[in-house]
This record gives sequence, structure tokens and C-alpha cells, in this order.
Amino acid sequence: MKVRMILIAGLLVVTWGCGSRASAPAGPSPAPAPAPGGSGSPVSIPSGASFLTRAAYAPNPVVIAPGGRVTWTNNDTTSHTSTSDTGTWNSGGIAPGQSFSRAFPSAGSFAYHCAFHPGMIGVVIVQ
Ligand SMILES: [Cu+2]
Repeated sequence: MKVRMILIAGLLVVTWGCGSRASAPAGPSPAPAPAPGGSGSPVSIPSGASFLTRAAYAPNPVVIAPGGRVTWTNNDTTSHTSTSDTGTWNSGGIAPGQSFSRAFPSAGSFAYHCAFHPGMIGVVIVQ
């Protein structure tokens, strides 16, 4: 009985704490903005990418600092992927208009391609 009351009191404190913190910045920006100020380098998959080989990802190569993030956005009308040549990552199908993001913690040169269209190739350079 005593234990249960302590638990309830604890829950109340926790919920109250969260509530007050959430409403503190009284501004109309509820969405957790993905890295405003841009720690993510954008890579576009342009229209007709299936036939663009090295231009299927732009920019190519994309150069970032260690710990940086690359966000691929599919601006084509068919699905594509960002798939590591060595299997380190695989976005799965990125539908038109969708994007995929990944961080690269350590330096190196990381080749990738599209799993659906192997002619589409790109490189992420982390330095
Ligand atoms: Cu593709």
C-alpha cells in the first residue's frame, strides 16, 4: 500500500514535470525540427536518375565532416535506394518525394549505389 502510493506520487511528479517543460517555450513550433541549421548534407536523386549513372546522385561525391549526416531525397518519379557497396547501410526503397538520412561517424570514402538500378552510383566522402 505504501509502495503503491509512492509510485503514484512519482508518476504525478514525472507527468507534471514533462507537461510544464513542454509548454514552457510558449511558441507555435510543436514539430521536432530535424537539425535546423543543417547538420545534414542534402543529396538529390533527380528526375530520370535510373539512367544517369554518376549523376544519379547530386552532388556526387558528397563531402561531409566526421559525424555529419547525409540526407538523400528522391526527386524522381520512381523509387530508388541508397545502398552501401559494402553493405554498411541500405535505405530500402525511397519513394518519390521521400528521403533517407544517415550519419557517418568516421572518416573514409563510402561508395554506394541504387539496389534497383545498379548503374546509379555515388560516393560519400567523410573527411
Ligand atoms: Cu534507382
